[in-house]
Amino acid sequence: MIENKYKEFINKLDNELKDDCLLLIIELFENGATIKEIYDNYLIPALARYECNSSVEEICIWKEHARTSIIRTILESTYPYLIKQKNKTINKRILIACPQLEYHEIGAIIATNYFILEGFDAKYIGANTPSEQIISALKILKPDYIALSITNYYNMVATKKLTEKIKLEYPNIKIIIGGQAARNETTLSQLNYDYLIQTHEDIQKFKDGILWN
Ligand code: B12
Repeated sequence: MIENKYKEFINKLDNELKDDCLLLIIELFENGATIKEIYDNYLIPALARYECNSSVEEICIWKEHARTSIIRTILESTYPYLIKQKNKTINKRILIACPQLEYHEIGAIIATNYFILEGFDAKYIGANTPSEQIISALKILKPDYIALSITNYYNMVATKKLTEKIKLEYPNIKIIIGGQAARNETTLSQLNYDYLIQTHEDIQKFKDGILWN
């Protein structure tokens, strides 16, 4: 059943039918779907499993951009369902950012929404965020955690410098790392961080750890 609905969704997405994609997802929410079901079964695989069928590179590029834009619209338009479904607030603030030159941000937005769903005071501060801006946000918003989303491993060098600066200037703020580049242990070993978190289940375990301490 889910597999058929997913195929229907992907078919609409492949044809850039934005309104139809959004209406399909809204219908699922109205029929009782949870944020986790929609994100894990529709939105995440729609991008993570995306393969361009065209051999013409320029077609692939605009198709990927259009697809990302539709997923983004769905994430923003369905935010009220997240507000309705979110768990009791826990008194922990977390900032989520994509470091300098990291433009992949859908994973970071989804992670932010999962932290919100679990009751964190989570704020997403943007893609391609210069290190000085991240440091400024730490100074002003005084979070308990800073979470960095890294997709492209070329951005590890800048992220390494940033994590070292945070450890030096704000030793009490714990650093969380997530994103595709963090799946590579060699790349990850270069960073100074406290937690590696990727999935909704990881976030739930992380929250349990905080509540039990
Ligand atoms: C969409 C996309 C883009 C879009 C991004 C738009 C946007 N606003 O985000 C655009 C067009 C900008 C883009 C550009 C590029 N891209 Co691109 N892109 C993708 C694509 C198709 C999907 C990425 C995505 O959104 N996935 C869905 C999300 C939900 O998954 P996710 O990011 O893995 O996040 C999950 C977890 O990792 C986790 N997570 C992520 N962050 C965090 C943070 C925290 C704190 C936590 C808890 C969890 C968490 O949560 C998510 C849910 O589980 C992938 C293909 C793929 N297989 O992933 C390529 C891909 C990532 N891109 C790639 C490349 C090479 C590029 C470019 C260099 C292409 C180019 N030549 O210009 C540029 C680089 C731009 C830059 N400087 O950052 C490569 C990366 C390879 C590598 N080196 O690592 C990929 C893998 C494609 C490929 N197979 O080659 N891209």
